[in-house]
Amino acid sequence: MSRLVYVLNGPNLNLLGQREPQIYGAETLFDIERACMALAAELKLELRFHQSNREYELIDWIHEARGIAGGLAINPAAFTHTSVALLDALNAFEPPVIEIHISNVHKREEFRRHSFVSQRADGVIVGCGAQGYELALRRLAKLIDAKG
Ligand code: CA2
Repeated sequence: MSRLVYVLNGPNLNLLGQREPQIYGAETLFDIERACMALAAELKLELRFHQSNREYELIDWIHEARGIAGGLAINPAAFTHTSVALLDALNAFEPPVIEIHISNVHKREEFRRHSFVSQRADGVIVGCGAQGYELALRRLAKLIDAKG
């Protein structure tokens, strides 16, 4: 089982730490990437960490991960609630998928409660702040270890 893991981030997450810290915290996406890289080294995972504001780029990275990655963590941001295309791409990706949301989407507007991606995700981490990324990596490492 490949120990390569993709961590994908959707639209506007490049603004983390710059606005709305009461919802998304003070950490930047680069802080999160650094923390993920440090944890990945501990867990003996190899990471590819990406962010895009474009749906097709996220889809292309999911396609790229097919056949080479052992797992994928994704914060699809607003595409969570809108994108059948992302769901279709994830359905064509076999290894474990963990969906992450920094905020507790269930405590917010009604439209954030529905996720297309959750129909495919093997696990969903919601409302744990930036730590959600680390929890996702720990879960993926455990699932990869279990598959041997
Ligand atoms: O809680 C999450 O992680 C979300 O995926 C974040 C998305 C939102 O649309 C989802 O419902 C929940 C929004 C990301 C936008 O991030 C910003 C960060 C700072 C300033 C403005 C936007």
